[in-house]
Amino acid sequence: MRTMVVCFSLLALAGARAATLDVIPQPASYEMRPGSFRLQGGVSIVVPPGVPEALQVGTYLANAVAPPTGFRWRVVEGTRPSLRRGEIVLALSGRASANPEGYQLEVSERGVRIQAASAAGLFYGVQTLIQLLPPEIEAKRRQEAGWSIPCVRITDSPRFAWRGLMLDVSRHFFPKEFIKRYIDEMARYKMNVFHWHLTDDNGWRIEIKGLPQLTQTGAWRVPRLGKWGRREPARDGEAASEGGFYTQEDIREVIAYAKERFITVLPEVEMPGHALAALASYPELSCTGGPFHVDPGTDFYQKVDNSFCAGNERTFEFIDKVFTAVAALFPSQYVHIGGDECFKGFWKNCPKCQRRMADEHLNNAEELQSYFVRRAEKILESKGKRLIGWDEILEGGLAPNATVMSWRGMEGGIAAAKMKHQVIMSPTNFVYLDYYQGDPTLEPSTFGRLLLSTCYQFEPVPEGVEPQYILGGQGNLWTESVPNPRHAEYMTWPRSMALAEVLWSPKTTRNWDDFVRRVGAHFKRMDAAEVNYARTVYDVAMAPVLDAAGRLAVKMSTELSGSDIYYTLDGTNPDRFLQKYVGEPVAISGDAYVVKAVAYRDGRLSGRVLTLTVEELRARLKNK
Ligand code: TNX
Repeated sequence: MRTMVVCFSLLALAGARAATLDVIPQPASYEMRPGSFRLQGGVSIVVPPGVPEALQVGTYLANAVAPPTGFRWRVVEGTRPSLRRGEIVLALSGRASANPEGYQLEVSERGVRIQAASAAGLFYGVQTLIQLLPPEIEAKRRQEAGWSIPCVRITDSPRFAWRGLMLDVSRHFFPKEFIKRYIDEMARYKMNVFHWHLTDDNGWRIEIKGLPQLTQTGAWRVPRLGKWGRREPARDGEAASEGGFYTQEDIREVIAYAKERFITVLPEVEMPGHALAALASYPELSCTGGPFHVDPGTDFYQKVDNSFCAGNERTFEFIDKVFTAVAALFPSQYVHIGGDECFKGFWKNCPKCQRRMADEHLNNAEELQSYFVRRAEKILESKGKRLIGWDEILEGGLAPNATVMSWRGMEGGIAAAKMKHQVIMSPTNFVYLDYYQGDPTLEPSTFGRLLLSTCYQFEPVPEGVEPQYILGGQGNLWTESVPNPRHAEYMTWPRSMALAEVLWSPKTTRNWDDFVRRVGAHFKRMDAAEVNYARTVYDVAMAPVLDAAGRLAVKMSTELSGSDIYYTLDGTNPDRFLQKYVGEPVAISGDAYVVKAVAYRDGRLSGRVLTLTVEELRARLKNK
């Protein structure tokens, strides 16, 4: 009798797994079939003969399954017009997809076939295949699990060619090993551009031979733990002990690692602003001459000179040297020059800058910035690269071939697309991964606000814009408030799952409820992979409002539908045996001083208790 029950529940489990597909990003189309394919040792992965990239994809798959399963699969070259029992076949075929990154995946009881027009497509098919396996497949050590894959037929291809994530390694330095791990995590979600923000006011992170001060001085700052923007400046004689940089060898290693995962590494070298680390290294490239310190997170902006002098020819000689090295290192066809938030105050009082403006007939500081960016573009083009800049590069006139990354909303991107320039959409209000993803009282200190559900509503092609100019979109993880790798992961996931789906899946398949269900399944995968992530989506949110009588009341909500909220006004911790929130704002009665609330799903506690004092609620109402 007992065995029967076990059998039944196993069947039910298998059935449940087969009924839904927990893949992120959602494939363009799929069809579930009855049955499953059971993995075992001794399987052959068959790859097309004579295609090193395809062989590499096969090896990637064999290496991915080996640690948790203990299976040592062979990767063999060959073609298989029909599947042999137990094989996993990767095949190249121009007919598989019109999109070079597209693929077809067929799992039958006999085996698996992935077909694609290019190795990139095979790689994405492999990523989907891995996601069809149980979460334990992500573990680094041997696991006991039923290694079976539900039978399915998937036809898939990305909506956008640019599916990016940016990591700022200047505000905080992240070691090479973490960069590789981050690239691995991106690859799981079929993202394909890693934008590496290598320089800023708070650290220069790339070795440039012939400019040794950049890494001897520019990569290091005094250690601080206080809130970013309020930290104490460097004291006289204090050792600059915090920081780090990547050697050229490190960078080559990261690029090669990313390439095996079909990820392009886009380097960013900031100019004309956000350049304090460079100026601390070579103060003669500033308007005022310094001396400067690499900033440890003070409120120096507009008080200390952090823009290259636009009137000094040595600035452009410096840029030429840096771009020569960058162009030689990075295979990416683009180089990002930053261009954002350039403070021009020091240019106004600089004789060299004034001279330049007169000589070049420039009418204002914006045109001087535009002059700077145009010269940067010429230097880059002379080295075979194309320029990308943040949307400020539109000010004072766009450089002739520039691609615009639109961050201050979508407006810059819309303007650039109308001028027939290429655009990557990266607006703060949908993709800023450094922003709060839950109530600030429950989260580590940062700024802004970006919920998972908001991220999921991102639409990179605004109305009235020709889609052909929108290359895609990108999430940005600025790291002023992200001091370590674990927190970088926490800020990145699950919001980048939303982003990955927005950028890959057809617009028509977008479905929030189904997405968050899949996110729940992926949390188990992340647990197995020991990747950190935020569960804020399971928390409750409070918003102060005024009721009809003009008294303070609190609206409560959760991002997920189908949650129940319980609250107290008496200072005790709420649970499901206390007041249930019924949808109407709760009036703050009498001398209540604190509101506490918590969410449940399916009768079980789902998130953390949110505690807001009435004083805090009143303050929030005022600031609304
Ligand atoms: C603006 S986005 C910046 C960054 C900051 C970020 C903080 C952009 C191009 N510039 O320098 O880190 O805001 O959210």
